[in-house]
Amino acid sequence: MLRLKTEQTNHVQVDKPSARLSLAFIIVAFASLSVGALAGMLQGMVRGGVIHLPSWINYYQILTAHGVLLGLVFTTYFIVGFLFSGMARTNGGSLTKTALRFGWTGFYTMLIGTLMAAFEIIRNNASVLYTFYAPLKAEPAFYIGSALLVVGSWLAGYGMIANYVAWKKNHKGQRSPLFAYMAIATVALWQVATTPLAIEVLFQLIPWSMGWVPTVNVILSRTLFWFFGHPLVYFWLMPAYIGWYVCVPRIIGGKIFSDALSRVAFVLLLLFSIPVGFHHQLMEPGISPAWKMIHVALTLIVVLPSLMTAFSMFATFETTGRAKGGRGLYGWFKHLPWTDVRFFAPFIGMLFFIPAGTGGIINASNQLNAVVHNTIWVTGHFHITVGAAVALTFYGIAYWLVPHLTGRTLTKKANRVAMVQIVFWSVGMFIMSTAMHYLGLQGVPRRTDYTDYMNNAEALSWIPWQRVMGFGGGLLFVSAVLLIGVLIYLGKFAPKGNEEYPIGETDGEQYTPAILERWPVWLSVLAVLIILAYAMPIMEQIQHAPPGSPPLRTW
Ligand code: HAS
Repeated sequence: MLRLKTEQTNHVQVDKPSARLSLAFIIVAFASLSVGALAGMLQGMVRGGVIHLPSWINYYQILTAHGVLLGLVFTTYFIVGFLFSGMARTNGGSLTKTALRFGWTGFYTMLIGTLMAAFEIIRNNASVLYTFYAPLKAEPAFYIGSALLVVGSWLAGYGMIANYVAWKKNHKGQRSPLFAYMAIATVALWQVATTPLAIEVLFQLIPWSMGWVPTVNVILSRTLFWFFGHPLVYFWLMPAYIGWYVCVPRIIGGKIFSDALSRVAFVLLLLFSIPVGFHHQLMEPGISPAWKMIHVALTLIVVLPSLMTAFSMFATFETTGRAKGGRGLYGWFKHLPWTDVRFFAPFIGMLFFIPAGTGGIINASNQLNAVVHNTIWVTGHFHITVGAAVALTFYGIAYWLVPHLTGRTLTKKANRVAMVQIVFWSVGMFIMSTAMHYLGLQGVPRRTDYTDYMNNAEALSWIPWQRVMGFGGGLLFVSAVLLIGVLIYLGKFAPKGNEEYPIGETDGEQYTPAILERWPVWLSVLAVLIILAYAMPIMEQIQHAPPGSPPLRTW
């Protein structure tokens, strides 16, 4: 009976209007990825001393383009597209009219914002990197564009909430589909996290860049930025976790380990990923050590849901492998579908996340942070978190999502090329990030153009490793070209058919406490945690504001 139910629900197709909306977001996501990957390769080559940029383009300009296009644009568009598709898929195949309306308004708002910001980057008027840290100052259009990008993503989020509310109305007393639940947790996190960013941009950066106020309170602007900046990384991670918890079990022919555990993990991510921003500011003056310690303690708590995820994934893999005949301690391992890119890509992402998460815990401890902060170690850390664990999972998803949305199929040949793409990405990322971690421990700064520091012997000894980094970056670019090629094939030329949208199910009926879905409770706890972690230090930063800084243009 249960099996029959699984197969029936897995034949649900996302309908045309919903598919069009998701595809619009996904197309912009991968268009940004192609330009961002090119910028990444160029800066890797420059940093390795292999090439020199022509005089009309500057290193910090392509570094900004790379960070903004990959870290902010690719991720946000992909996530919104993926979440909309899953909301539709678990709602019988369609989004409500309200969700579609909000979705399209959000899409165009985001697009206008993205184009405005990109225009200023191209004009070299906004080489302020993806963190746009004051007192570096961009042209106002860059900040206005960024604000529109965020507002557009809010509108899209409201569309998802509208869809969820409609589902709840039609299914009174029922537990919502796991995908929808997780999507709503992600949207809630994004809404709360981006509010202080909007405050920073609207009330600090735009008036300052317009010249309406002469100076900016730098420490306050950075605190507001990291209020957003840390949950941003979980905004990237949570959709990847949706892929792991909800889609991967179905792909490997197994079951979701525990519905309740999966929801608890998402509640914990929502609660604890926000009040931790000071772990990015451990080396900054102007914040008392006591507040930093509280944020570090909360940071160590937010590791928990990731450990729960690791446990849950292991459990799913082992029980599935054993159900397929795997014997002994490790026999189950070879029964996993290693040649299916829909599984292989996220699995390699999971492997990357083991050292990546360990590196995160290293970063979070005050003394070790003093060693690695502002070195290229941190760049290594975020390339194996977002650039590997998250990106590989997104690629694995795109390989079934794009043909599903376009009514085509993932052919064996495309699957083979996609496997090669994943191998290139993994090897390139492994080489590049290992070199970055190693160089970081030697004290090599992040975000620096090629320099030998006037023939300094120590700096000269870094250059061979910087070449290794550049080589890894080259492999990543080749991989990105393959990725785009396969996605174009899957979207336009692959044979017509019904590619499955994999949604896993639990093994039989499982008890899930109703409180997990009482959002007002969790949002209230979140508000208390935020007040506890941020109210006092922010007040201190306003009341005892250091002298403000005039704008700087260092490029
Ligand atoms: Fe981080 C800096 C601490 C996770 C991204 N991080 C960054 C920056 C980015 C970033 C972009 O405390 C740079 C920002 C900038 O430009 O300045 N990070 C952490 C901690 C975690 C963490 C404690 N980071 C992430 C994730 C990211 C990300 C996730 C993106 C997606 N990070 C820091 C700190 C800094 C920082 C400091 C500031 C450094 C500085 O000084 O500037 C944790 O949440 C990590 C927990 C994760 C784990 C791993 C669990 C493993 C799993 C895989 C299981 C594998 C399986 C495979 C199942 C504990 C879930 C099965 C295997 C078989 C063999 C069968």
